[in-house]
Amino acid sequence: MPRLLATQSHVVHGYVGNKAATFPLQCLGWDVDCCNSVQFSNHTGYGMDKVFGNITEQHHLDQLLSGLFNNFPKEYNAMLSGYLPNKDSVRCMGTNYKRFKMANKDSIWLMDPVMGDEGVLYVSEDVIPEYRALALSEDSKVDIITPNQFELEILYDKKINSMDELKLALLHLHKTIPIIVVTSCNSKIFDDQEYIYCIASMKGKEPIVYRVPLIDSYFTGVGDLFSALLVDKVFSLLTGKSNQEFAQQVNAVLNIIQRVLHLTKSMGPKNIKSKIGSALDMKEMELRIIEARDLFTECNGGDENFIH
Ligand code: PXL
Repeated sequence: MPRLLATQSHVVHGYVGNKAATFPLQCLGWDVDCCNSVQFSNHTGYGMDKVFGNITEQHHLDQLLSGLFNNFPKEYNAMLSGYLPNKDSVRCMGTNYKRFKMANKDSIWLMDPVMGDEGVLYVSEDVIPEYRALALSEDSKVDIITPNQFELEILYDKKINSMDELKLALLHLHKTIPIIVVTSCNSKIFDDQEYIYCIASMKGKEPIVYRVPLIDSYFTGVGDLFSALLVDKVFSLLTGKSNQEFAQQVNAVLNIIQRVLHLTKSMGPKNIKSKIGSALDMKEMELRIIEARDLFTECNGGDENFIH
């Protein structure tokens, strides 16, 4: 059984962070160990006045991660990181994951550099240099990153206005990162109200563009589910994977996500178009992770071809 360490949010109610990642990975046969970067009552989309709980202080996070390394240095086949609230937690995850990676050369590390979306930062600004250092240092040990376009622009330290500029950004980041999946591109590149565009890129290969029908609603935790499923799919590829196999695996992830979102929407009230900050809408649009259990294992290879 493959084993994975995940460091991201825990919410008591709902499905983001580790709550969105753990059960799907368990369905896929992973033994998942969770380290919680925060413990909140619910995700922040409910409104900041409705979030209760605590950030895991850096020395507590370090006790957990370095304690795990001391006890089980060879334990993990994969490491996953997501929402980390401040620079100390990003640095602590980075330092400890590097140690795991060096002790297990064959393990894979997916880092989702969660910082914000559409021009708005939703973590402390001081995480930026930390993520840049982890992704761009010459001795970076990160294998996969999953930024949205806004996060890619932050890592690249330059705005991206066209596909050519996006390719330059990918080239720059591929100096240190083998696999980059840009989970959503903004309208500066693809001016399209009906589709979301996603780019998957392996170092040295042509980037693959996906065009996925937009489901008009506000879901939270989709990125966390995406990165969990991507680790599983990339891990299952044999070494020396071809660009075509990689393209199919990302397509399979997008198919599962699409079906989870349709299921979630179909189980909510009719005509709801949830708005961030509206607690009632947020609750209705919590991902139906449990109800989707069969999708994680059955949806293989993908029924729909989203490659553009
Ligand atoms: O990546 C989604 C997420 C994770 N963790 C927390 C969040 C959110 C989205 O709102 O609030 C705490």
